[in-house]
Amino acid sequence: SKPTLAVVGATGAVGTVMLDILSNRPDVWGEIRLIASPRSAGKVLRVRGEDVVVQALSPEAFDGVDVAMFDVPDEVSAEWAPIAAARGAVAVDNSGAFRMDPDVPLVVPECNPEAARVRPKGIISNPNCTTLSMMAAMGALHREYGLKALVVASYQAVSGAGVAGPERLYDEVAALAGDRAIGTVAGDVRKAVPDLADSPFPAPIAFNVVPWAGSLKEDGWASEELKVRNESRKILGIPDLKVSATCVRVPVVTTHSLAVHATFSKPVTVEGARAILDAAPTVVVLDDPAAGVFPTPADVVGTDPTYVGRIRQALDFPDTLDLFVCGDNLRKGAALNTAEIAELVAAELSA
Ligand code: 11C
Repeated sequence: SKPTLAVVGATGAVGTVMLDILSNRPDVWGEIRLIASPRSAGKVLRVRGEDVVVQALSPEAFDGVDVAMFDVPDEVSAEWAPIAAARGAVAVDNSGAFRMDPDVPLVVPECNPEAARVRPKGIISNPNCTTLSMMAAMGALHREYGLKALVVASYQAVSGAGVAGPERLYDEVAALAGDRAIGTVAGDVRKAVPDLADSPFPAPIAFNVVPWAGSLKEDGWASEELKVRNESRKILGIPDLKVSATCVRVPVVTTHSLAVHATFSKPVTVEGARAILDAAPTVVVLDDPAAGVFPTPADVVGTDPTYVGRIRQALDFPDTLDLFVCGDNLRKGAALNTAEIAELVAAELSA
């Protein structure tokens, strides 16, 4: 019989996209059980064209579950993924709680699918959406050219901060709309938006860019920037990969973008890189600037591939490419990759 899947955090930003993805992918699941905080229990959500009543998170909710996906905050995963695993489920966790645990694989199916089979804790981690948005492309280039260093600037969508992100952006845009002088005097946007104490972002996000994502870590680094470094190393299996990231929030609802400066251990050419990326099944190259063709978040949101454009050979850095990547942070960046990992496990359990 087909395995039973539980979706924990079914009502959140990623959970909502997950239900859409599960409704449209080849159906490998028997029962799909929806689980959320007691506050959301009793809600009715649609998945695969059927109404499903959300159950409250409890140890018993995992009875009979083969795979449990977690799309919840770190502290909820830290407590509950081990409980699901102890009850016999394989937990596929989209939080940051276990990603750097040496006994938990961190999986991108295009890069390291085999890692999903070795899970001593019964837990598999899904990467951070910023890292994940470039992994299919960088993994393909790494296999050919051997990646040595990554310098990355991100342009992150507000939905990366959960449902509160888009709500805040829409509220700020509504407060500013119609003022055709807004954004012309220092501090005018800050004064005109609703109280920043209620925002998930530390500065106005409408008509602005905010060089901050996550929490403050040592020496001025943002947690998101360290995740890009640590997770890229683990996924690609390059412990000494040199990585430097600057993470920036932009007024885009959904789809993260990254400007990537990648140095390889072999000579690279734009034509060679393009051929490799064209051959990668989940990567789409949009790269004809003369015709105005390059990836933008507004043009690719809601779709599954990793989009790459602006592929250039760095003029002053040997063996180095500059490129621009876009990926839907809620789909490949979160729910889709989690679903793909869960499907790897389902195939293994059914074999
Ligand atoms: C953001 N990438 O865009 C973050 C959200 O480690 O899973 C996801 C945080 C994480 O704000």
